[in-house]
Amino acid sequence: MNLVGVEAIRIAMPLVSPFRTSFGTEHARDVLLLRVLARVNGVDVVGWAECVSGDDPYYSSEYVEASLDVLRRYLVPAVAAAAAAGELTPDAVAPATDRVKGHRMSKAVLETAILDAWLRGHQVPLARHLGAARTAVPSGVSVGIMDSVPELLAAVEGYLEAGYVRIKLKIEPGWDVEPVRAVRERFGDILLQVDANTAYTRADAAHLARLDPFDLLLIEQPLDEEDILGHAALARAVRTPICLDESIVSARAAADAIALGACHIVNIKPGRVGGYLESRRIHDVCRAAGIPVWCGGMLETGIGRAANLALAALPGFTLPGDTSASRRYYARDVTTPFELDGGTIAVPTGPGIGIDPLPEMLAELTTSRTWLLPPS
Ligand code: OSB
Ligand code: MG
Repeated sequence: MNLVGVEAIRIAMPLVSPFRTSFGTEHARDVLLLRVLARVNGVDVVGWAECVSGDDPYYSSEYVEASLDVLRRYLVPAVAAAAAAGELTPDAVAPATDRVKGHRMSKAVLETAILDAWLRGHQVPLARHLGAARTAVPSGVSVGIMDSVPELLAAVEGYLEAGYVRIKLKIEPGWDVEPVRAVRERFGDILLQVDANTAYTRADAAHLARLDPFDLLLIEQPLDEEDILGHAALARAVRTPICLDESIVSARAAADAIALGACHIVNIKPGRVGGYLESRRIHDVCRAAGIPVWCGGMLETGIGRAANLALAALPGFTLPGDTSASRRYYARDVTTPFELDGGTIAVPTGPGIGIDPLPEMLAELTTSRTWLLPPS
């Protein structure tokens, strides 16, 4: 594959409702998309991907301005040099950018756009390339922290009526046992789990054990992302299974966390781990160890969502993920919206990620465009 050009496109995406977590409240996303121009066997192709960096470095150290900077200064030049030196393949992107420490979300968006272009050139859907086992994936929803329990119950009721098969509640100290109890009492035997986004400490073990009676599927990332042994200790002190999100930055981190008894379940987010190829390796590590995985979300537009659905179709994804329908996030998505159908969302079947931005919508939402590698 020849790399012809790389363009950064930023789009403004207002959320349908504010999304509050223990690390902040989002009202809108400033989304960075990459558009890669390439030639495969003499045919021009375009690859698309979405960067999941946030506006601020509050969930991870990465944020949009930093992603744009590291892509422009280091990642795109490194891949362009590798492409100039020999045949570029998706597998060559990670080694070419390995010298840059961290910046996994930025590496992920570049690898994914190149993978998308390459797959389109070879007429292969991403789901098939990754090893998908199903054509639709069960859909859960992540529900933010609310001002009151009645407000939360109304939101959960709406999502259950829409058909979501699993509810995840964001929790933090002061918003945990009572909202969980209220949702369990009101809606009975639903699939229910919680996500703390690192809001607790080792000293909170006895408090978190108060969630035990509610039969939660899991508690996600209760402690600091670097506190692997703390999670292992907590796993022995509470009955609710521990799931890691922020801590799992690679297949190696997953293998170590599992070996140390720090998690029973893993949330895989391709941006957090450097891309879909590393995501598949994490899936394989977990599957071999008997650890269920599910696909997390970062409030993606249709571009990121399409690729996540392909990943979530792999056989080890045995729990419903956070891949909700487009309208849960956006009144107007940049692609044809993904819809919930009987509690599931269909996996795209076209080549690559299987979807493109709608040109008029993209033009309306765009706030800036810059060539990171001007077309040659
Ligand atoms: O921790 O899973 C998380 C959104 C942004 C950052 C972190 C997280 C989330 C979500 C939303 O929980 C998942 C989604 O619906 O995309
Ligand atoms: Mg999480």
